Amino acid sequence: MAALAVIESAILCAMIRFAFLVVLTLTLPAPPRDLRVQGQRISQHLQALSQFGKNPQGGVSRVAYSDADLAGRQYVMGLMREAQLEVTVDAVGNIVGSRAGNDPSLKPLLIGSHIDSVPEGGNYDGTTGSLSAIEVAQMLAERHVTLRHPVQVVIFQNEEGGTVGSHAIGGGLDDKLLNSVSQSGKTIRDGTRFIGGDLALLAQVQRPPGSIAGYLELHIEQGGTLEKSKINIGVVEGIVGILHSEVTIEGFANHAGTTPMDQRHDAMLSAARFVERVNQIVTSIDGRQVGTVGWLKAQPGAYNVIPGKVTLGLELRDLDEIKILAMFNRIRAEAAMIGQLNDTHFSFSDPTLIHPALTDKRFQKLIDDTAKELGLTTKVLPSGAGHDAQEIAEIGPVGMIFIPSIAGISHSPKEFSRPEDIENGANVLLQALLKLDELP
Ligand code: HGY
Ligand code: MN
Ligand code: MN
Repeated sequence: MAALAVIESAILCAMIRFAFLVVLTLTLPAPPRDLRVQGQRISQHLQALSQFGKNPQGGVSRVAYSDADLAGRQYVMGLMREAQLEVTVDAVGNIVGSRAGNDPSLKPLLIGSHIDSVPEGGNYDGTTGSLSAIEVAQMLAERHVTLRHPVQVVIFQNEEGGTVGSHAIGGGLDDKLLNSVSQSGKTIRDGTRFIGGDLALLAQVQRPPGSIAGYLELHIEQGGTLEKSKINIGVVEGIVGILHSEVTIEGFANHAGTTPMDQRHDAMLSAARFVERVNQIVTSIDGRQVGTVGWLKAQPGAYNVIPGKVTLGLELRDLDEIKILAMFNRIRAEAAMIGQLNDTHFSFSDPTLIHPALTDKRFQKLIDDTAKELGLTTKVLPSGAGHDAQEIAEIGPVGMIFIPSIAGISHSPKEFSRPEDIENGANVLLQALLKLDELP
């Protein structure tokens, strides 16, 4: 009997000791290098967020300033509060989740992305980086890790409509942009109000250069390079500049049946020749530049009326701003010649230009080292897509982490990234943030 009592008390002591260790592990700050995200929780949140603006064919239409965008914003703000972030909405409508650091003299480290989508877009563009940033904050809170730097998780408004929210922080918004009409049909001005912005205080949103310690963004590649080369992590070296101009072609509307072919001022014919010429000019130059006519509207738009007017959207992108402007000037010159040939007239709106941005070399190395320490393969590559990071680069050093897009598809319901790749990217984001926190 006595031996049994001894065994029982030894087991009881072992159980108490085990319980104490468990409590201790969960309450003491975790050794940061061991910290990892919960990939499954990110996937669950992606799935939940994908319900806001869900399309029957898959993917989402959660365009900025839509009801779906508003609902998605409420959802992510709830997750940010659960992650023990102090959630505010700035005057332009960016959602900012803040957590104080141990050293209030240090400037904030920012992580984040966007949750608005293009019409009929996918479930991973922007949301992967946004929800991973929230997961990083959640994990730091759960494991009682406080950084030296203040941390801000930022969900920028209307990234797809021209990186509006991040542009407001990096460079301010002008009336021309505020009065422009967004995909939702609202002007950016009205849309900003709709999501809770306060236009009277817009000036407060802009942050001066040097006001942040750095910004890290995780994003899907939206191209096929990583998947094709079976690389886990992309270290982004730079983000392309993007020029937009609305082109108007004036012809003369007339009867499609009675107007001889040699007496027409056919705006649609000029437009067709213009689109072809844009493609020829852009592909005739060495490099990775791209040029697109993404939308076109013919008026009056009837079978039996020769289009008297066509408006279309021209977009040019490259890492080199000089090259973008040179292509734009050449396209305008050749459009005038098309007009002469067809008896139509071309005019171009003043172009909007989002500047290209190089990422910070130190951040590139830090991301590369972090990924390799996690046993992941890496590749340095440019971003052919625009991102909030290029706007935030106006006020501080930025770094971008890419994960593979399956078949390189994006801005489509078929956009997909694997859960394990998302988890890898989020762990690189977490560990890179911890490394950045060790810098002054
Ligand atoms: O258009 C872009 O490159 C980005 O997805 N907004
Ligand atoms: Mn994006
Ligand atoms: Mn996008």
